[in-house]
Amino acid sequence: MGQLWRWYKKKSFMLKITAGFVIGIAAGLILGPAADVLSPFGTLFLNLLKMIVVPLILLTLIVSVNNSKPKDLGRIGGKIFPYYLITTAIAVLLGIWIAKLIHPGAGLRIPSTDVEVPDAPATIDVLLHIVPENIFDSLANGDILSIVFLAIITGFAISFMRYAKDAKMNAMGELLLHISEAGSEVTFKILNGILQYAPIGVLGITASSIGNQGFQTLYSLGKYVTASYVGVAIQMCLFFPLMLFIFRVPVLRFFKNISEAVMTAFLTSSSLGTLPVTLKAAQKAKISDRVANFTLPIGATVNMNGSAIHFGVGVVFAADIVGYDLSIGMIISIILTGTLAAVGTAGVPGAGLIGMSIVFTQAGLPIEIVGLTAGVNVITDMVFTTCNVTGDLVGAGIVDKSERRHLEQVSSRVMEDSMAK
Ligand code: DAS
Repeated sequence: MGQLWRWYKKKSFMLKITAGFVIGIAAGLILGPAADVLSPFGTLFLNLLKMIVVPLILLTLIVSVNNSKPKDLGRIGGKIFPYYLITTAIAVLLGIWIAKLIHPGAGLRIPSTDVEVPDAPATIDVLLHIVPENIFDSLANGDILSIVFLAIITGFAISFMRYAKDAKMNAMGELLLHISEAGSEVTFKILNGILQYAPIGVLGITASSIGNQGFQTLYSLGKYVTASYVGVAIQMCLFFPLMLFIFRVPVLRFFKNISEAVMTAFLTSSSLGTLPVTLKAAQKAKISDRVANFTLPIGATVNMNGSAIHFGVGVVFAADIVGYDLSIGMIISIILTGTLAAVGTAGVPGAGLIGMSIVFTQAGLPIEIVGLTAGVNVITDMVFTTCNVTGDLVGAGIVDKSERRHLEQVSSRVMEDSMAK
């Protein structure tokens, strides 16, 4: 048994989850509706995901806020963070728009998702609801936006304690950060265990869905993958070149210089795994070390344009399945949550499934559907990661261009002053 477990652990996440999906399809086609007998394996996987989402978001965001020292949030941070948030929000909207054109989930019914989706909140309520009335209620109910708000303000409070003049305040701030880091480490260890079980969960969900829906499931998943690829193609071939053009960065030369990083991201499905190649690509693209070494490691962790598209497409896919029409208020809520979930998505294979669970929890959509999309995650994650890494490099290229222009202006002002004397 021990040898089998060691053999299983050595296999890649992508290979295992694909095997779970393929075996699930076979089981569903062979067993038909009787494949429901396997659905508890899927329910267990989803319950494990629901269990870990709240502590994961809370602790990783508190630690992330403390990763950037207040002084680092200077001019470069003041440029790159708004770029990350704006492009990620646009990516969520792009995913929603593309999926609304294709409607990948239309016609698919998944028995266990016949749930009452809560009425869509009014836009102003969505924004007001971000501030929790009772933090314990928010934690217990999985109010993701409120939990994110709580995590960010707690993180900033700890950061200011760590940099306060008072030694006792410093010590307490460092203690609270270490506790948060330890807690975050524990949640990632538990998450790794859950992802080891994921292939079995995916098998159960896929078998049950195929058994009840037959080829409709595969057809819907095919449309879901198409919507994902079209969304990423628009972001990569239209949006990023437009951003580079606006900031007068030579587009074709830039993409040629970063092509190695783009390919590595596609083949590894891991932004963090690609980071060494991303940094090398930045050098080739003549991005200054000062900008590249600050922005790219952070970008590989918090800037996930591709994952944001994933969340937008996934929400419409799920809304179609449960017959739920997304209102403007719900779309705004999803853009907010999707942007923050993308920030909280780790740059490793399959991490987007956790972010999708977060968005579904906030939107009140059945998390079972995350398990269904997990089966095709191996082919969608490749393009999501490619888009993530390309977005990191485009952001660094734009900020570097802006920094060079700033330094030119400063030096010409100094020249003029010295000539005037
Ligand atoms: N694989 C993740 C990354 O490395 C993206 C995702 O899972 O959505 O960026």
